[in-house]
Amino acid sequence: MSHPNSFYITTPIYYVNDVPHIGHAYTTVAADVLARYWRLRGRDVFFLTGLDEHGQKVQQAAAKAGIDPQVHCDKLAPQFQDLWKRLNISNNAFIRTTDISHKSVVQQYLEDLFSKELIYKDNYTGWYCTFDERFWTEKDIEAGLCPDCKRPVERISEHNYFFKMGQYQNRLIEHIAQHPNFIRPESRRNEILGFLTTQKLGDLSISRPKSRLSWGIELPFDKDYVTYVWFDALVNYVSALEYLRATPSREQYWPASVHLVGKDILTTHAVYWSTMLMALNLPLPETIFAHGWWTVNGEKMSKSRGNVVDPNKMVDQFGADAFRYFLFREVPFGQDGDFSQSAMVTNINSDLANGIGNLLSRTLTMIERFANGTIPALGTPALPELEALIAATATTLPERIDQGFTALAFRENLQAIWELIGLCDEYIDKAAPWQLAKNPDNHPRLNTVLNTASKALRLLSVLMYPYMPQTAVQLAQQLGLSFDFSKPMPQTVYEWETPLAEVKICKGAGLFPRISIGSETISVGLKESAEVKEIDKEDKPGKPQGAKTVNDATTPPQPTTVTLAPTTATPKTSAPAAAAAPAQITIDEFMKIQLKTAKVLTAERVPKSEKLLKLQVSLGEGTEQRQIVAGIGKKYEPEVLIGKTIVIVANLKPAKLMGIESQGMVLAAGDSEVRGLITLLEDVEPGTKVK
Ligand code: ME8
Repeated sequence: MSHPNSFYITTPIYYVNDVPHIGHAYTTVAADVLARYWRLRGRDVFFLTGLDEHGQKVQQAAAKAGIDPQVHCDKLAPQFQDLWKRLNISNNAFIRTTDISHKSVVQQYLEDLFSKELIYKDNYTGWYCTFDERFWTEKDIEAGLCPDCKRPVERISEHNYFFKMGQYQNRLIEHIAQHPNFIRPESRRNEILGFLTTQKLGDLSISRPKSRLSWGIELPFDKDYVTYVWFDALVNYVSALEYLRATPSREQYWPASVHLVGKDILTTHAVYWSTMLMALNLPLPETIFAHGWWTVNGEKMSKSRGNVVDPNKMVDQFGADAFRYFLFREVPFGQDGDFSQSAMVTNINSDLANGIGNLLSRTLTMIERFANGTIPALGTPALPELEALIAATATTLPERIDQGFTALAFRENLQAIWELIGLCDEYIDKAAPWQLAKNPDNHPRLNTVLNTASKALRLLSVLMYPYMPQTAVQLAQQLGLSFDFSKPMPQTVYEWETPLAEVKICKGAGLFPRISIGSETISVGLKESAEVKEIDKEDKPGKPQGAKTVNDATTPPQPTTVTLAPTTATPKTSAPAAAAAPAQITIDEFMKIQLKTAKVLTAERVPKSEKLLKLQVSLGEGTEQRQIVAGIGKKYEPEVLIGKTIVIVANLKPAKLMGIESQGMVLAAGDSEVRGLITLLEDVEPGTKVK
């Protein structure tokens, strides 16, 4: 039995047949949220993720790239590891099934089962698709064709080794029946039970002849065969404990607390892995949780559809924490979800920028203004009823969150946390500290408001940490608290009654930029502090009680406007008036504009024009070159532009300017006068999409 205080969490090990996508990020971030939560609560966590490097898919991907499979794996592995770093994944170990030690554990287990006669050799006859290199059963095939690629299948017979899986059927049914938490969510448990109680469980072919597939772990008892990739892969959950820690730690961590998997691979875990463990005399994991599937704008995600969501781009655009938040706020864990960029922008603006970001910023601004930058001690009640409600909510919140994490209720936990944020906003709006500040008699009440909001933020930072670790750290720092999130958090931090006073705050940048996309402006403006405006307005008549004043449609931030350089075929519509509120467009409309990076190859002045420069730009090696006429000649000498990477609108209808064709438009900041060209901090290849 594992140690009662330990928590062993795993993700599937992903195939290295392609780069990671949002689905891989989803499971891995989910595991990270749990790992961070239980570490903070003092449990001894072991968090494992890694890569499944053998088998047909990987062999095919390597063959397609024309390289050796191991070289292919070594090339792709860093793409996963780098992404996990960018997403702040705190895994304790990273397993690759081509690790020598893993291979040797797999071979030991095979040897063990073979010697106990739990593995036997037999003839297998089935319908084989040469193109897909796989067998199908009679009921799979459709009119003699492969159900996958629609090519004719052949009836072939071959020898293989089989694991006596079928003999464990009743034991497995019993185990599932007696352990309600073994397969979750419940609907998935019922699916597996339904299948096990109505169909006969066959034996499992655990080998592949090398003549068909050579990329795998050789069977220790027959060198003409390699191990079936699933037998090899599932063993990772135990083999990692043998060699990826300084001292082997099977006793400490096995059985795993939670195997997180997508619903696509529940059967292999619930049935293959469970019966393998029974045969190996090892205890079964406590929970196998199968989460749902992400689609993109309502469609299945696939390379051929070109809609695969790249988590790296999400981090570039929105930051790791906002992306992590979105994954769990949007969809209940266990159900399918649909990804869309517009939903993400809405989420970030409403919950992060206007929610937690605004609460922190307005609280700190008031502490700076009304309390000399130091959190004051509790004074006299300002709004006793709301204060009691906040206290009651905050007192029970840690326990609710604890239960939520035990149940893997990621979304419900976020909702519970955001209830407290909502209450605090309402409290500040109603207490109107900027009015209390005007009369010294009201200062004890003012202090209570500032103190209560600060205490709520203290609790919010530790509760939010598993989901948004960077944000939590920043929040605590700005509140002036020296939390060490790398260690278990003292229980007192979770307790509402723990006093907080005389702490010097350290207000910094806003936590989340509000993202707004207007028809003619693309602006990413930092949120402003609510009370800067509220204090200035004070109790101006007409302001509705409790209304949110920040960054809603009526008080948009005023970031620098990014305009399309006024050079183009349609100058009338492309020079926006900065002051006029631009009409809103949908993300889909915005997406019609194709922005790309381009390298300036040559630049020269257009004769008789002060303003116009004629540029030849490249959109990538071996691809097209374009001529663009841009109105940036007052600002730039042509020579300085050569070699620079700029951003252009690539799908603009060509137009003639002073008789010269312009095939696109250059992006620059400024209104009627160009003030700066849009360039890139990094050395990005020309032709890269800009979003
Ligand atoms: O199956 N939505 O690897 P894999 C949500 N190597 N999650 C998704 C997803 C989507 N659209 N697409 C993928 C394998 N996932 C085996 C596992 S384990 C011993 C061996 C996630 O690269 C989800 O966790 O195909 C799914 O189970 C996993 O990626 C499959 O990754």
